[in-house]
Amino acid sequence: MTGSTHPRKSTKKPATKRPLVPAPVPAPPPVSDEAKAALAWLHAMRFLTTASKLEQLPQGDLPEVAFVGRSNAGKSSAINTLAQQRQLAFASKTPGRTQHINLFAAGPREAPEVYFADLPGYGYAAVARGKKLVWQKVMADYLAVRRALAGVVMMVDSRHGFTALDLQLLEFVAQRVKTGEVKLLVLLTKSDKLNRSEGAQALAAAQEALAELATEDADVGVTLFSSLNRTGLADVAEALRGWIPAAAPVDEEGEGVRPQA
Ligand SMILES: Nc1nc2c(ncn2[C@@H]2O[C@H](COP(=O)(O)OP(=O)(O)O)[C@@H](O)[C@H]2O)c(=O)[nH]1
Ligand SMILES: [Mg+2]
Repeated sequence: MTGSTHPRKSTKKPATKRPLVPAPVPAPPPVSDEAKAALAWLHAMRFLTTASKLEQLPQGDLPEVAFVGRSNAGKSSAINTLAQQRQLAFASKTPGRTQHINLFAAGPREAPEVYFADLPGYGYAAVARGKKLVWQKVMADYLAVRRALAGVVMMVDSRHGFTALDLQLLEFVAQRVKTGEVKLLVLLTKSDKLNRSEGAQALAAAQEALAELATEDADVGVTLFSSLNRTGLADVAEALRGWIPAAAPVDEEGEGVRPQA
């Protein structure tokens, strides 16, 4: 059994574009029971709603995990890989087009435990300056004040490392990361394009850049990640599940969360 054929619940027209990342390799490396449970938990992720303004986001107490990253950093691919769904988030060849927040839910259908927020990619050169500034403001507001924000997953292309825009974005949330109120995990994406020593170098450089956020209370992580060969997938799934204290235990078969194949 390979990827699921779980249908998208959105009312949107079917995407005409095919996903750009090939379906995951069928034989993943062996993973622990905890990782399996975490992956089953993420697999139950489903599309909830799209918001073009922060005010349109739900105002409940449900913890929210935000996915952020430069356009083309591999964010949509990473979300699809984490959810083990082919097209939950749209992988696009024309970056910078989506200027809204897509919300996903995970946990039991009748009692979601977490929202995942896919924030618009930033840094796309062809976006007009005025529009960029508007979005910068939206991102800043979201990261600095969104009450339910429990964690941020930042996708950074492992070949390029943090760009000025990535660092600026981290500034918006830095205070809350330092107090531990918001957790941070950086995925160095497309790590399949690096050899072992380049990977180690990318990791070390990112750790150095993140060092100033390290406090006794901070929960900051960084890992190599590949949607192509699933590097980092199990660790990331476990880390995310660990961020949500209410995450319901999942039995070994992932009963009740896996859609019918
Ligand atoms: N080699 C490789 N390419 C990837 C990976 N993830 C994404 N890509 C490619 O990078 C480009 C941007 O990916 P996408 O997920 O749309 O990035 P986004 O703009 O951040 O959402 C696409 O051409 C993907 O096929 C990966 O893990 N490995
Ligand atoms: Mg995308």
